[in-house]
Amino acid sequence: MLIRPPADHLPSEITPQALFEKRRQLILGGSALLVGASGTLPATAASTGEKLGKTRPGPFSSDEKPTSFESMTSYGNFYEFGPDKDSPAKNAHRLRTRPWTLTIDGEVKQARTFAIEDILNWAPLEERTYRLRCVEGWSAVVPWIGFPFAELLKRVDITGNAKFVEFWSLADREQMPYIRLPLLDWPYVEGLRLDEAMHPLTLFAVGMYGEVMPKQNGAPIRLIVPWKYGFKGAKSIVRIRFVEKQPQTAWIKAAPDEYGFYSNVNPDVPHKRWSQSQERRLGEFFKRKTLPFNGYGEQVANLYSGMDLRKHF
Ligand SMILES: Nc1nc2c(c(=O)[nH]1)N[C@H]1C(S)=C(S)[C@@H](COP(=O)(O)O)O[C@H]1N2
Ligand SMILES: [Mo]
Repeated sequence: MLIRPPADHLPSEITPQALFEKRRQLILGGSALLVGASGTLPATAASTGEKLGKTRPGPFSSDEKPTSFESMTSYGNFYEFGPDKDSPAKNAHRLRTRPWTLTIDGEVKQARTFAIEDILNWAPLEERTYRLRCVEGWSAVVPWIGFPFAELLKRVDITGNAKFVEFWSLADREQMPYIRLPLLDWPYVEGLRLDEAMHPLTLFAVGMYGEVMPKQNGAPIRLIVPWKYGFKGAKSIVRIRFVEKQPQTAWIKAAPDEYGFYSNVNPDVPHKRWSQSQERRLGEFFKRKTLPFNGYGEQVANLYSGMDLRKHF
């Protein structure tokens, strides 16, 4: 059974008081879509039942025991589908993942749009078991399926001005009920520095646990950056924009004092509302220590040499 993290923290990464007020008003208003975070166990986990073609074991895989598929598909954040941990499992069935295209623009010699069917053939699909840590204090171990983000750079020519990459999630009012509310500044946009995006650990994920990506986990294509907090992994991506200046992300706009651009997992830099020194694995009872860069320091610490990670949190 899924053991939920205790209610010793607020149920949402979303901060500003006004938004909490808005949400409470909605709950008091009796909207059937909203369920309190302390409610019963979430909706049943949906196996997509769709297998991906052949996959091969990829590099950097952890040999830790994966979190159960049930936990990973019933507990999570996807605010386009609602503010509670079980909202994505309840509401993401409304997402249509075909047809789906991904547009690449900004600092590229020529903007391009790819169909998801073509993207799935870009590179052999790898299974990589990575640790995932949310800034809220829960963590998981997930066998993702995908290929390195860097494969994209074989298909587009970036200009010399490209220094950062933006990841834009779908924002469709019709499929995503909470796009109507200003929980975040939609569309959900995340960002990385170009060298972070190009790092061989950075994964475009199209599946997990041997299956096509469940909708609540960001179908049909999402990002995974395992040394950063979970929110760096934008779900259901429709646009990738190469830019010269450090992007404004949805989280920075929501609470600039709480969410820095880098968001590297760092047990020494507490978040305003949650300590970052420990974490609770979904399905486990005792907490464990959080490791710098989520345990991937050997691979990525050099990306930040000379930077003060208290300032650039
Ligand atoms: N588009 C979009 N992507 C998103 C989010 C979101 O709300 N919208 N939430 C982020 C957060 S806070 C986390 S912890 C991870 C959760 O991914 P999971 O549901 O696969 O565990 O997705 C990230 N990607
Ligand atoms: Mo998160």
